[in-house]
Amino acid sequence: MGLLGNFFSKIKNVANKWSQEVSNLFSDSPLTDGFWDELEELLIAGDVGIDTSEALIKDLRQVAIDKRIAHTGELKGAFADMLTARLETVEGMGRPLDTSASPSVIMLVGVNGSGKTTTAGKLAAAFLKDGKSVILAAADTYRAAAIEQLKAWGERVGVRVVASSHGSDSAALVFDSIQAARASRTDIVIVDTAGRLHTKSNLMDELAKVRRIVDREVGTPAESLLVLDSVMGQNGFAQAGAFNKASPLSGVILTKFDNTAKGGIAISIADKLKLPIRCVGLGEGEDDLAPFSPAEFTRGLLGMEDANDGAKA
Ligand SMILES: Nc1nc2c(ncn2[C@@H]2O[C@H](COP(=O)(O)OP(=O)(O)O)[C@@H](O)[C@H]2O)c(=O)[nH]1
Ligand SMILES: [Mg+2]
Repeated sequence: MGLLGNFFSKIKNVANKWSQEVSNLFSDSPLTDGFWDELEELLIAGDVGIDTSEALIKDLRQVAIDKRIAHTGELKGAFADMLTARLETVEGMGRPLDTSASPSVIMLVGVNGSGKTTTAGKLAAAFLKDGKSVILAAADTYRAAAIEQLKAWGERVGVRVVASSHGSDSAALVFDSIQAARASRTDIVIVDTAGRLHTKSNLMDELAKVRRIVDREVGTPAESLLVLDSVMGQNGFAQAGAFNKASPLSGVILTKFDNTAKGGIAISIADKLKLPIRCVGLGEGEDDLAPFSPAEFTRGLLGMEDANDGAKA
């Protein structure tokens, strides 16, 4: 997904209030006790999580002491390095999506409204730009509107949508989509699954059935991605375990990052879910999806203009 444009320029273009506040805090003012209180408040409010916030602050205070730092601006670089290191502790964080198999089956799972269908469309557009061929599989057969929504994305970006009638079996639809990809030598099948509450066990069973079909047909899906709405913050985490059980996850796509005041969610995904973030949704348009990069993310978060800004404190 090299052509998606870099995360840094995209995050700068979205009005992420939290990022701005964090960045402002590190503007060059005298380092006082008030700074540490404000930072802690901001991190917790931004869904970084209490334990992680405390750990970060403890480490940063040590840097301030060791280096006799008197201005907050001098801490920015060190803070960025810490955040990046924390994100990078999760294996696969920021790794590009695996499209090496043919066909590569990419499953999108998550609760209703998290952004699966939109992400399916955006991914299709991105893969097309990378010269790959794509089939969109309309496996959300529960709602007629969901099938129509995916078809609209297919038309918009110019990819084939394999769909069946409303109410039909989604595992069979996925099977058909994989066969269609084989027959047409299509590189990638993106499976848009039905949104489901992780607490509804019959629906989770159905997802497990879709997964079994994929496993049977292609060995294992290239990717099984949990689509998480950043606006939900850590409230969205409860669902991850159940989805992971029905279809073991290879990562997270963090959507609606343009709409959230909880920018720290990326850090708590790393700390709590221990799942790599692979892409971030930054709007409703087809180009509003960026590959996740820990270093670019923290630079964007802290409003650092380039790699040298806030040079290592
Ligand atoms: N601002 C913004 N809106 C998004 C993003 N991703 C999805 N949406 C919107 O969220 C709503 C639900 O998305 P949809 O793809 O239908 O969710 P699904 O139920 O998981 O398939 C739609 O109005 C989308 O346009 C994003 O990254 N940013
Ligand atoms: Mg949908």
